[in-house]
Amino acid sequence: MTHTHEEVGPSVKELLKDSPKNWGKWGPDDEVGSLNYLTPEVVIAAAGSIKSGKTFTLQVKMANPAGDPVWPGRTGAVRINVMDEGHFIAGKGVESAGGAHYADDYMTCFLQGSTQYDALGHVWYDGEIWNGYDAKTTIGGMGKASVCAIAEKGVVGRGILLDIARWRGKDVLDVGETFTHEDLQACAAAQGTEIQRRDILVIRTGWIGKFYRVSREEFYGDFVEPGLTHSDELVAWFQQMEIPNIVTDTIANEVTVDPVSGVVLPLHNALMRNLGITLTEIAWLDDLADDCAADGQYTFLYAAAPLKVVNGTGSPVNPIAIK
Ligand code: UVW
Repeated sequence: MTHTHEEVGPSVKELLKDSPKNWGKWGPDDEVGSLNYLTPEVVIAAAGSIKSGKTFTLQVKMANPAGDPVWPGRTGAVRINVMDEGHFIAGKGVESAGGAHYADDYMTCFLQGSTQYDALGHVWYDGEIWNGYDAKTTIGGMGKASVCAIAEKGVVGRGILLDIARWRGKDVLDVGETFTHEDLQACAAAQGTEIQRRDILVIRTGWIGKFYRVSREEFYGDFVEPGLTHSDELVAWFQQMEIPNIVTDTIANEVTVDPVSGVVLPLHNALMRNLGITLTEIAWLDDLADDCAADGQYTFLYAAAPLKVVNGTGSPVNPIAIK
């Protein structure tokens, strides 16, 4: 991933010099940060959100011939068959007693190349990652705060859909369109819901749905994703609300360039590096959103487990919302 450094305006270190941190809050060895808020009591309470038993899977299709939405510079997953009936027709299949045939394949992918959890150590500044670990621990693989820790814990809690696009009367937010924590609360109120402490925020902009409707030139041509935008108040709200996880249908969870400071993706640092809030990106939310609009139920049990990729910077995931 390469980011251009904006020469005019503050560095991310300057922008976040007074931003709060949760470092040390869960001990010197912590690697899952705000997921610690998802205690057994929180999980039991979240189960109370299940009313109808309807389930929604939130991963986009992967290795999709229609394309995989990825951050510019990354590529979608590539899946290759290495065994199928063609091999048996050609006499190259591995025959076994009883005559059963089989298909095999393998796949290469960016670990951030589908719906995914970022490891807490995925993005940093000033030589330190989440919890104050030395950034050198990332060399050759994430020795600290890798996605494996998140995978071993798993993520289960009360999810709340915040359908910002529908609330603003749009199919999809505009290029670079921003919203704040106050908008999240207003959207929740308009939906007849309220964001509670320790909720998993599932935020819909319509952006990933757009990927499948327009040309690649249009989607990537003026690439400034819509999303949350940085302010000290927003960061304080996320900390006070003990938000464990943000899930969005955008590639990077926040407006690509902070329109005030010019800093690229400051919330990756303010929320993930400093507060330990996990980020889940490229989620497929359109089906869930249609159902929430139809039945008026915007809260659900959210469950997700990324893959246990040792030292990984992230991992594909297929979260499930159970209403
Ligand atoms: C970037 O690093 C740009 O985004 P992500 O968090 O999706 O990996």
